[in-house]
Amino acid sequence: MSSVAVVPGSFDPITLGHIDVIERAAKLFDELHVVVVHNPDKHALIPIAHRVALIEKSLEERGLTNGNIVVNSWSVGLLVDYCTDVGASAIVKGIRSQVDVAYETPMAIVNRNLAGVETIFLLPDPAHAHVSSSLVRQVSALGGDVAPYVPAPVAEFLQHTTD
Ligand code: COD
Repeated sequence: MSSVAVVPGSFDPITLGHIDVIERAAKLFDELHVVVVHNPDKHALIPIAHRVALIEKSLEERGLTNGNIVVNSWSVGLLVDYCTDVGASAIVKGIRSQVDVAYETPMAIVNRNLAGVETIFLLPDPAHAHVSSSLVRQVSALGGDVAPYVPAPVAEFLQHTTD
């Protein structure tokens, strides 16, 4: 039986921190779904379909598209419903700090209770541990250089949106 996992996120936009987690998770599972999920707690900058396209371009740029990674979006119900649909037994999340642990722990327990889906936490590469999508959005909005924090297609996209 093949192992399937889901890496969910707002990815608004995808950052090098996300890419690091995706790249390492893809080595642990036969199939990895990177899924853009609408987070009602956050005001989004980039439309979901465009976030999906930026993830695809960013993975392609890194030579990660010919393997076991599927990019998708999900906005019609529980994340575990998506997991059940694709036969995923695990959700993979990146943990940067105690704040992430506090935010993610209740969701992990509820997702296990709802559908028996386990959550696996990966520690970040220290080089990207300080990076977040909100930081990228802020630097970009104020005219700063986001190239150190995001894949090239995202830097290019943000450059055009702030021109
Ligand atoms: N290094 C490592 N990991 C990172 C980094 C970094 N630099 N930056 C972000 N991450 C991790 C985050 O900790 C998170 O695990 C993941 O990457 C995605 O981050 P974001 O910011 O893109 O996405 P979030 O935090 O807004 O997550 C939104 C979700 C919608 C995925 C989340 O809220 C969720 O799982 N919702 C489930 C909805 C549901 O079914 N609810 C009911 C049961 S709980």
